[in-house]
Amino acid sequence: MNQTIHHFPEGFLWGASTSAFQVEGGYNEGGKGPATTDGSVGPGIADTKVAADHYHHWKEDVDLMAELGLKVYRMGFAWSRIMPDTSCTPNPEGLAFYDQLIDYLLEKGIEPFVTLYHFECPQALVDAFGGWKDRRMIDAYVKYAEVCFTHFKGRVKRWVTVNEQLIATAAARNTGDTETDPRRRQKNTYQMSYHVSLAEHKAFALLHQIDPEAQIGPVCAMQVIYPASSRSADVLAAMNAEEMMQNYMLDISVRGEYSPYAASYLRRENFYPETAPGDDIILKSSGPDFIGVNYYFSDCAKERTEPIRFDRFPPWSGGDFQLCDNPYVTKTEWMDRGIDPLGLQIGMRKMYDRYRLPMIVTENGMAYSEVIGEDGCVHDPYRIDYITRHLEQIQVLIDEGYPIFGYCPWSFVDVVSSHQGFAKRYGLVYVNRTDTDVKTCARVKKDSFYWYQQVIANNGLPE
Ligand code: IFM
Repeated sequence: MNQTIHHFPEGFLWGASTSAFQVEGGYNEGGKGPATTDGSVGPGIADTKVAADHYHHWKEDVDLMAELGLKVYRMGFAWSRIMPDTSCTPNPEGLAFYDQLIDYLLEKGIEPFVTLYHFECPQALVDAFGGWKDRRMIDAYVKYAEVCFTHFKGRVKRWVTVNEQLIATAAARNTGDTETDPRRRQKNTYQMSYHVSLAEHKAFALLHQIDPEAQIGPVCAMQVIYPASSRSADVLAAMNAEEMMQNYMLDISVRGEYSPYAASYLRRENFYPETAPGDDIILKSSGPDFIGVNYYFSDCAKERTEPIRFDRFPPWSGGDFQLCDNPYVTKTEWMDRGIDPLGLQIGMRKMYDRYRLPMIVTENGMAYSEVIGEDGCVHDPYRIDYITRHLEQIQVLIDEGYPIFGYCPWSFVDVVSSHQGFAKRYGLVYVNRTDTDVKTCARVKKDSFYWYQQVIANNGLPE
C-alpha cells in the first residue's frame, strides 16, 4: 500500500520521556538518599520503591529504545542518588549507575537528554533547612549541577534545569513543605519558585561556562487557557490564569523578570518573594537555549466572582480567575480536563511569540488503565490516535516555520504516576506489575510501540 508520509525535518529528535523517581525504583540502593517523592501516597497505590524497576532493567530498556529507533531519551537524574546528604559530596555508586546507562545509550546511538530536577527533592536538604524555602538550596543545586555538568561533559549535550516549576514548587509531596495554612503555603510556593529561578539561572551560566557546546533549558507545564466566553472579563481571566500558571515562571527563566501584572498580583496578595542584592544581575545575565513543553490538555477560565481562596485544588488556581469546565473538549477517565490537540498548536505559537526560543515537546501522552489482553498484547488505539493528532499539530507548526526540534511522548515505559500509581499508564511499553503486586516488571511492547517505530523510521506520520 502506498502511503504519503509527511516528513519532519532531517535530524528531528524523535524521543520518549521518563523521570527518575517514576521509573527507577531502587529507592534505597546504591547509596541513594531519600527524596520527598519517596513516601507513600496512600494504601494500595504503588510508590517509588520499585516503580518500573528501571534500576535493574535499564539495559533491557535501552535495548527496547534502540529497537524503537529513538534518537533521544529524555530521562532524569535523581539528585539524592548523586548527592544523598547535606554534605553535597557526590556518591560514586550513584554516578556509576548513570555512567553505565548513559554510555550504553550512546553506544546505541541514542542521545541522553537529562533533567536535573523533576519533582524529587533530597529529603536531607528539606530536613536540614526546609529545602527550596531557604536560599541555601540554591547553592546545593548549583553544586549538584556542577558535578553533573563536569562529570558528563561531552556525553550529555542537552540538559533540563527543572521540570514543571509550577508543580515542582506547589505540591507539598514534591517540596516537602509542611505548612498547613493555605495562604502561608501559597506564599511559600512563590518564595520557593523564586529560589528555583535563581538556581536555574546559575545553572544556565555554569553549563555555558563548563561546556559551551551543550544546551540547557527549562521544561514548563504549558498552559493553554481559553476564556469561558467572549465576555471581556472572561478573556482577561484566561490571560491572568496563563500569567500565574505559566508566564510568571518562564518570564523569569527567559527574561529574568516578572511581568508587570504578575509582580503587582504578588505584591497585592503579599506574596512577593524576598529578594537579595545582586539577584537581578543573576537573573538578567544568563538565559536558556530552548524551552521544553509538556502538554496534555488545555484548560478554561472565567471571571472570578467568588472571593479568592487558596485552599482549593489545584493550589495555584486561587488568583484573578476561576478555572472552569470546557464543554468543547473530549474527556476521558484520566484526561478529565479534555483532550485538545489544537491546543498544542495554540500554546506553542504563543510560547514562540513571547520567548522566541527553539522548542521541544518534552511530554505529551495519553493515560489509560491497561492490562495485558488474553492474546498477550496491549492494544492501545486511543494512544496512537492521541499521539497522531498531536503530531499533526507539530507538523503544522514546523511547516509554518516554528522551530520545534523534537518530540518526546510521555512515557517510554509505564511509570508510577504521582498519585495514581500504576492504575494510570502512559507507556509505549507495558510494565507487568500492579499497584499491589510488583511481579517481575516484565516489559511488553504495546501496539503504540510498533506504530511509533514506523513513524520514527518514516521520519513522519503516514497520511
Ligand atoms: O507523570 C507526570 C510527570 O511527572 C510530569 N508531567 C505530567 C506527567 C503525567 O501526569
